[in-house]
Amino acid sequence: MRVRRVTLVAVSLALAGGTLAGVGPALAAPASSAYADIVPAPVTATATAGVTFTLRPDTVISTDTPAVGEYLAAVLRRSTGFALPVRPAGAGTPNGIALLLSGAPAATADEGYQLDVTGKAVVLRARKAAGLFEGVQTLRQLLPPAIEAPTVQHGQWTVPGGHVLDFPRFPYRGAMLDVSRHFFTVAQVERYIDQVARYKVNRFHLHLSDDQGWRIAINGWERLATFGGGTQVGDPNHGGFYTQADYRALVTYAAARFITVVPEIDMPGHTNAALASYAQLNCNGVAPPRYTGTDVGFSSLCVSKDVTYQFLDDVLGQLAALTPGAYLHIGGDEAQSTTPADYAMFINKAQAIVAKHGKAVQGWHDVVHATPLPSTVAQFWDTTTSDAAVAAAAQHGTKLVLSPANHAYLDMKYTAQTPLGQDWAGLTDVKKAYGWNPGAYLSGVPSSAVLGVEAPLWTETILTSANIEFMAFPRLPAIAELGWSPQSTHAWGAFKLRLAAQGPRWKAAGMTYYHSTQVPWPAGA
Ligand code: IFG
Repeated sequence: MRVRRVTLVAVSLALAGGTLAGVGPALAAPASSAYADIVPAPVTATATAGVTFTLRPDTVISTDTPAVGEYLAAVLRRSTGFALPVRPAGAGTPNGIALLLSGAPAATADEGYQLDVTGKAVVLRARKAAGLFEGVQTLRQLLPPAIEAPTVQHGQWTVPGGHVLDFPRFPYRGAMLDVSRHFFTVAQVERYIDQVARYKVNRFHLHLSDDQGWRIAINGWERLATFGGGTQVGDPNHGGFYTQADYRALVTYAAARFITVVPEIDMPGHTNAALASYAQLNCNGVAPPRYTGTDVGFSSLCVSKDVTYQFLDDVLGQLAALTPGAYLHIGGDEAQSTTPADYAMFINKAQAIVAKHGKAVQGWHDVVHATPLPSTVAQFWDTTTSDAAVAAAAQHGTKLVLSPANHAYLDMKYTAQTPLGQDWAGLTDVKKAYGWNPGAYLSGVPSSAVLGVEAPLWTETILTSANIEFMAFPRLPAIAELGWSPQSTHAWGAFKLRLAAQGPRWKAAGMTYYHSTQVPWPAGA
């Protein structure tokens, strides 16, 4: 019996006038466990005791944002079998489900929302469509877990009455998938995008190139994908790549979930796939063989050759044209085969090329050893909580995204027994993934310099969607909560109960996840 249930019983008795010696004065209306279980934790969420909205076969979704209405309808139709027509928002009192871009308080800003559930209506209000979308993710969690099933289920589709006012702490809440070490199809990437969207993630970082594989077709440099994309870790004969149409499809799929894709072309290191594809990119004019191992730091573009910058201009120019988001990620990590002076000169030139194509730069925090442009975002990935160069850059205006490898790297093993993943940054079970405050993490870096958080999944040991899900769930929701929820809600004792309530939803959705012994999963979840 979870402690909270006992509390609820006590409070209900008190409210019903029952006398429970020592209970003391009647407490606030009990938060239905559903409102207490929302992940990420909302700014405010209160249940209205005794009020329930029930989805029925004739329920209508009315909205002034058809795209979000149709998204919600698709989710609900799949498991309820109801028609759930989406209609323009009429005047007067909404009933059924209403998604409205009116009446939301200013605090909801760009991604927040207000949700009110009565016996007659579920009303979601926001100032932006993104807010309605994030509110829909909360609404899903107020319905029974079976709502997540991919096929029609029979049951009572009830939403407990209540009120939520919610908005994010940080603007950048990311997930990264390394599609270079192992290639994942468009469908596999879309599946993961769909899953992270449930936790209000709004950035999807695609690690498109590395030593082991180049994954995006570039016109005029066809061998990058056709040859450089032909291998992956442990497999000299198979790989894969996205055509530019494939990449556009991924960007569109993410955008429909209010997620911005951040594409990464790692440079000057982590470039063996490119170097193997074009001999002229190598300082000695000789192409190395393709690489299917898991070492890092042995490759470098030839920073002294003009052709290198023509290559960058073509690659980054085409990627910029395909990417609606404001940022291109240029990597910059582990350039152990590039001298510090060459590295700084190269990164500064790469930044200028990105800017020429109208985009801003995101890079691993190593880029602070060059001269970051004011708009350049540094993504911190080390295992320390102090880095003088990063703190200095932050104090000079560089904004940070935090991905500390010893908390946020989803390829770290949970325990020594975890069959997948690595352990160079330590073992990371859920409590450790959750146990840090992005707003006060790096010494000398104020919360105002932090744009948010990101959970990278490197795929040296990850081959399938089930592998992705095993490593991402339950830790991705932990990182997503750190990015969205107020620091005041941060408490492992409460979070682990909220996480436990997600288990039946992942099971209903047919997802794989790790049953960490740190979380009191319900029986059968
Ligand atoms: N570090 C490398 C990654 C990957 C990772 C695996 C960064 C920025 C170790 N660089 O993390 O390419 O190999 O945990």
